[in-house]
Amino acid sequence: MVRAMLKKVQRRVLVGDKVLVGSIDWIDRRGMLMNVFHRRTENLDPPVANVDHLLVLFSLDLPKLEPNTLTRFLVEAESTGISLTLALNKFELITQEELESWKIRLRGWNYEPLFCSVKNKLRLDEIAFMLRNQTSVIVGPSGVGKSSLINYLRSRFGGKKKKKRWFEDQSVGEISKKGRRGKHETRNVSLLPVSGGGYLADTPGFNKHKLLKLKEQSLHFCFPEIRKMIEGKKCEFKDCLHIGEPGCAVKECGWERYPYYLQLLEEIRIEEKSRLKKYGTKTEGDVRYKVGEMGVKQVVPRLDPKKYKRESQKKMKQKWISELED
Ligand SMILES: Nc1nc2c(ncn2[C@@H]2O[C@H](COP(=O)(O)OP(=O)(O)O)[C@@H](O)[C@H]2O)c(=O)[nH]1
Ligand SMILES: [Mg+2]
Ligand SMILES: [Zn+2]
Repeated sequence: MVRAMLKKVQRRVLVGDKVLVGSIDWIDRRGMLMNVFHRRTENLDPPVANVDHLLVLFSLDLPKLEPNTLTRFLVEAESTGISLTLALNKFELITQEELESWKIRLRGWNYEPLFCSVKNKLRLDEIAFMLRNQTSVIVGPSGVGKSSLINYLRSRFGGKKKKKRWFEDQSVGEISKKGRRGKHETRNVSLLPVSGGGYLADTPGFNKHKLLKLKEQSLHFCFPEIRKMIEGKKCEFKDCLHIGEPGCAVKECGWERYPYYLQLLEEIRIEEKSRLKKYGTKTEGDVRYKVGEMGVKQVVPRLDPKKYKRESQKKMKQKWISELED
């Protein structure tokens, strides 16, 4: 029953979902999914439900911190509407002057990053503290130290041999290897328990197309420095894009990421055009639009009724079991 309902609303059971499990067989460690509770968020790819917090991790060197890449990750992270922390790893590889200059630069973007070193175990307690009591997802490019950080946090949690079989079956190394291999396998996400009652998932990044589904008018929400500039002020036009309109509260120059803002605006515009072409008037019957948080417009295909026919009880039960075993 639940399965049929889930299918109808196009839901799969995701990592992070709060579910009700019944008919539990403790010996074989099996149960049946009776219900999936309301999901607060489902913004990420690979999909993780009920994420409270994003930890955006980059490194200062090896690979070098690159403002354009960092901006793209940050904008995508901001576009989910989930609270985020920016941490910059490998800070032992750069000089004090370089560190100060990044600090000042990123303050101009309205970020106060946490500088850490997983290798030298510096400021990791602060990260662990931020992760307590919530479900976090760590995002960032390859090589910045995501898996290393998770390993560290995991070893903090572990230590004693307890009944942790469910967790131990999924090693961090495995996830990161899978994450790099291909589109299909990046969907294997596991939530790892961290000390203080939180959970942490490692993902290789976001689905690129999510970003481009931002509306032009919503892009400025994803730039904290613009948010700061228009705080308590009003642009003359309600749908101001802040690109030099008369009476705009946003400065046209003097802030570093203005060119990135323009660039992303242009990409959104191009994407919107091609989407209109694709889903315009002709195929409108097959899709509907769902406008989510912060004006992110999502195309939702209409359901093919035949495809979502009820399955036999027996078949459904088998599917639940195999899903749980997965
Ligand atoms: N110098 C230095 N290297 C680090 C640090 N943290 C991780 N690394 C190294 O960076 C490389 C990539 O780390 P990994 O955790 O696999 O990154 P991921 O791709 O983001 O999961 C590994 O060789 C790590 O040993 C650090 O704080 N300093
Ligand atoms: Mg990794
Ligand atoms: Zn404006």
